[in-house]
Parts: sequence; structure tokens; C-alpha cells
Amino acid sequence: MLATAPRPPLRQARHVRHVRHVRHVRVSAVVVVLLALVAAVALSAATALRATAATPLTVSQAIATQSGSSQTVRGYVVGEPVATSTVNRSGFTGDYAIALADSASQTDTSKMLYVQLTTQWRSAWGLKTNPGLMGKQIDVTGPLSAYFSHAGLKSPTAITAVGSTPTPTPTATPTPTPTSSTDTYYAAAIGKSGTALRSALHGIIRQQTVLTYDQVWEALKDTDQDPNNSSNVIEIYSGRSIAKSNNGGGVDQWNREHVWAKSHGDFGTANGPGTDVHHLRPEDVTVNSDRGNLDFDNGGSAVNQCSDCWRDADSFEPRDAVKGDVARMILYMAVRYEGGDGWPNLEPNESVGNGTAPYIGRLSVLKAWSAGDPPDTFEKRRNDRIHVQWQGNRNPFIDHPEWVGSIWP
Ligand SMILES: [Ca+2]
Ligand SMILES: [Ca+2]
Repeated sequence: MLATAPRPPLRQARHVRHVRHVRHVRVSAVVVVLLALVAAVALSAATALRATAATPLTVSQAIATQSGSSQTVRGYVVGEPVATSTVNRSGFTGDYAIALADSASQTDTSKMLYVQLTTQWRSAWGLKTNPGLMGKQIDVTGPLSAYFSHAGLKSPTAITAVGSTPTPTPTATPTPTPTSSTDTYYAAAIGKSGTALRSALHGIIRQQTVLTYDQVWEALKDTDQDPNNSSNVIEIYSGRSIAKSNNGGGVDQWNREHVWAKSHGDFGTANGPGTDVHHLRPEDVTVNSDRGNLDFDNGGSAVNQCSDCWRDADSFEPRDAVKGDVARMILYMAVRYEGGDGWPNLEPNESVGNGTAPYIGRLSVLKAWSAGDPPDTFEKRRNDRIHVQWQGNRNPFIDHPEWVGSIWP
């Protein structure tokens, strides 16, 4: 009986197991292939990253590659660029830029790459704060493009010392920014008043990058850009919008107006007060000439080509919309230039017709102008751009108009 027991069910069961086994093998093979593909992709990505990190450009390669593309450059810190052909190797004045070279002893600025230090990098990589960085080898990543009219790298995205553990990337600071975080910038001045406030502000704002007179053209094309037409700038007194490219000395072109007239203290256009963009503005060549070196006061006759501008023999009155701007620029100059650094001590006074003395009047009128025309979006953006992009310092009276009355009660 048992011998005749039917077998087919057993063969069927074996068949079923076989089929299941085959399916299992096929599924396993697919998983293995997929895993292999994932591993291959990950490996090639890692290899690519290693390749990028392992082969930074030399400084001379970076100088030859000013294409705007983001690259990592390895070089030695050799100084603080302060102008196109000037790099401080000691006596550092700010934390706004560093120069890199392929040799730690390099002194030829044409063999250096100028690296901009945007806000988040300054405390760790600026030479004023960290003079011991001189001669250190570092890697910097960022777009290779001109800075200070010189081969450069702007807005770095990473900076690391060679041979050290990478420091975490600080939170990127978008530009323009600082209006909401100026309390840090003014930390040494907050809570002070009168002469103590003035002295603290001087100590803060004298930390700046000094531009050349040529760089002022480029700076003004940024700081005074027409908000409604990025190809144009706004002329301060006339209020006209004019093509950025139409600058120069010809009739109806725009040129660089010194709101603190350069003859008042006779500082000219050498790097210093004569190139400080905080008081330089685009203006029509003829109107600029009509303002000349007049002090500021109310009254006079209408000025040609300048609606709502007035002048007489010893003073000039601009249109209402920029009266406060003019006042705050003059007061910035007064606190920025206190007789140090080889420059005259610029001061506002109650006179008009100051001529070549380092004074500009009339203070009581300027104070009234500041109160009557508070800072607007254009003026605040301008201050931010000068801070972030050009000079690294701010006009305190745009950020804190109330400080005018504290310093000049
Ligand atoms: Ca204004
Ligand atoms: Ca002064």
C-alpha cells in the first residue's frame, strides 16, 4: 500500500521550491547589480571631490585664470592689499583683504592674488586681528575675479589653513546686509554720548580700505546706481539719471563731486579724504563746477540745469531730497578725519566762505538739513555697499541720525 503511494505531490513540491529558488536568485542578482551601481556612483563622486580638493590652483595659475569661475587656490599670506599696487606687510590697518603668493617672501604685487574678506571671514583671517597669519599657507575657495583693479578672488566660500582640520563654513552673509547687525559694528560706541561717542566712532570708522581715485569711478557706479535702471547712476544735486558709461570731463557727462570740497583742507585726490566714497557722488560736470568749493547754506539764485538748487557768492543749497545726505556726508568727514594719518582735521563750523581752511559751514543749517531729510532707502543702500564692497566702513549718521545731536548739541 505504501509502495504505491503517489509521488507526484513531492515532485510538485520540489518544482515549486525550485521555481522559488530561481526567483530568489534573480531578485538577489538585481539587488547586487543595483548596489554595485550605487557604490560606483558614490565612489566616482568621492574621487571627483578628492580630485578637486587635492589639486588647488597655484597663485600664478589663479592670476592667469580671472574668469569668474570658483576655484580653490593655495598660497602664502604675504600682506594686506590697500590699493592696486600697495600691500602692507606690517602695521595692518584692517581685516578686509589679504594677499596670497606662491612664495612667503614675495613682495612683487603683480605676483599676488588679492583675496576679499567678506564679513564672516574677517575675525579669523584678517591681518589686523591676526597678524600671525603672515607667511602661513592657506587654501581659499571662491570666484576668481578682479579686486582693487588687480587679480583677485572675491566673496570666498571656504578658507582653511593647509594641513589643518577644515573649520566649519560660517553662515554665509548675503550682500548687502549690515543694517540689521550694525550694533556689532558700533559696539564700542553704543551707550556713549558727546565727545566719548565721537572718539569711539572715530576709532571705528577709521578702519577702512582706502581706494584710489580711479577706483572711485567703479565704486560710484555701484553705490549710486539708479534703482530703476541698473545701467545708470543718479546725479546727487540735479537728481538726473545718467548712463554709468557717460562719465568723464565733457559737457553733460558726470564726474566725481567732492561734497566736502577738496580745497577745504587741500587734500586733493590723493588716496585718502579725496578718494573717500562716503562723500563722493556723481554729478553733472557743469553743476559740479557751479557748486565749486562753496560752503552749504540756504538761499541764493537758481542754479542752471539743477532743479531746486540755489547759490550765491559764498554758499550752495541743494534740492530738498538730498539736504540730509549732504549734511551726513559732511559730519562723517568731520569724525573720520581728526588730524591723524597725515590728513587735516576736517571740521564743520558756522561760517560760509571758508575757502581753503579745513572747515565747511554752516553747521546749524546742516543739522537742520539732517533732521528734515532722514536717511532713505537709497542712502542706506549706499552706506551698505560702501561697507560691504568698497571701504569696509560706515557712515554712523546714516545708521544713527540721533548721534548728530549728541555730538553737536
Ligand atoms: Ca535724502
Ligand atoms: Ca575732524
